Amino acid sequence: MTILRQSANTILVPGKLLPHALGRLEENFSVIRIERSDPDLLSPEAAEKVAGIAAMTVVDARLIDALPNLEIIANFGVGYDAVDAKHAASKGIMVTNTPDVLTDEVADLAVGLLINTVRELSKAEAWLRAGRWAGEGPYPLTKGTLRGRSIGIFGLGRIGMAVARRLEAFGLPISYHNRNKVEACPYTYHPTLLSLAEAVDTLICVAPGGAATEKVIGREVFEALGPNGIFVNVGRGSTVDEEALAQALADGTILSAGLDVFAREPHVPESLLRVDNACLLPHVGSASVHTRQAMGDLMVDNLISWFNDGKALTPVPESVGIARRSA
Ligand code: NAP
Ligand code: 8YV
Repeated sequence: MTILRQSANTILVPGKLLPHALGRLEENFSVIRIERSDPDLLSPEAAEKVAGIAAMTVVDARLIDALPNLEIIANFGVGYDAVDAKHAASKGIMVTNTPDVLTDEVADLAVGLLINTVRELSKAEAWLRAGRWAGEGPYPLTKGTLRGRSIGIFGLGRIGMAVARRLEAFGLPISYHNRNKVEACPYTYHPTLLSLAEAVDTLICVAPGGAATEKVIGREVFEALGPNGIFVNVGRGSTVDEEALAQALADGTILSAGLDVFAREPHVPESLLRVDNACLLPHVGSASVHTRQAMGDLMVDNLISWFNDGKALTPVPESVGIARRSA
């Protein structure tokens, strides 16, 4: 445990954090760092001092309950499935995330990943680098094409909408599934994920993780996409039955997949590493210097606003209405 600077409010940083964000935290707060999200790493005196958490890792009920003066948890990322926001809300603790500032970056990545998956850019480059172009001839024609495809978006929120707008410009028809139909939206709504998968051949998941979406993308969905089917995931790996996906890729139930997210990151199942019709990325959707700094700034600005003005800038839905008691 390292205490980096003394000032009025104390922020706990469990695990790693972007240096830019850590620097801004240190300018504004007293910071306590622990190696991982484990309350046993804190002395009782330090636990007593903590008023806020800044994290890009798990914040569970055990950590929350170990901090008697905790007021706010600022999550680095728009997806906050690693934070027990319901438990925090039940104790009047604010949770914030980092929406909007990463939307375009992640949507760009989703489209890049889709094109890479369909047109095999990584494999074609590997062919060139291995000298096979000169030695054996042109890279084989790709089975996949974007031409004639129909796109289904699972999770038409901020990022899903940005992906849809990009793909609309590619001349592709767009459908989607959310729990709620989006008003004044030009895309075709499906009330279930399965009916969406039956209607399209290209499914892009931009849905959040958590209990409601746990493994909802499985064998039935892949069979519905069919042998020309493409599955792209930039949402959360927990939404997918990864063994069913590996099987669907291996036996030709679908054509190929592009994955930026996995259920147990940074671990990727052997079965997915084995198939060669999957394009696998190490969760890089928002990972540019520009966008990660903007996320870090919003995370820190939420803490500053909370402690200075008693208001969070971007509370998660579970936290809306929570006010600062001592403000
Ligand atoms: P958002 O605006 O909240 O959009 C989420 C969408 O998913 C909403 O349209 C919501 O509509 C739908 N949804 C939520 N729960 C659902 C359920 N159980 N069944 C069906 N639809 C559901 O969030 P966002 O800013 O677009 O971010 C979306 C997700 O992208 C994040 O939660 C995160 O997991 C992921 N993400 C990944 C990266 C990356 O690096 N790969 C980066 C940023 C974000 P309804 O409420 O109407 O259902
Ligand atoms: C980050 C993300 O990589 O915002 C999200 O939900 O998945 C990504 O932007 C992640 O939050 C960093 O931990």
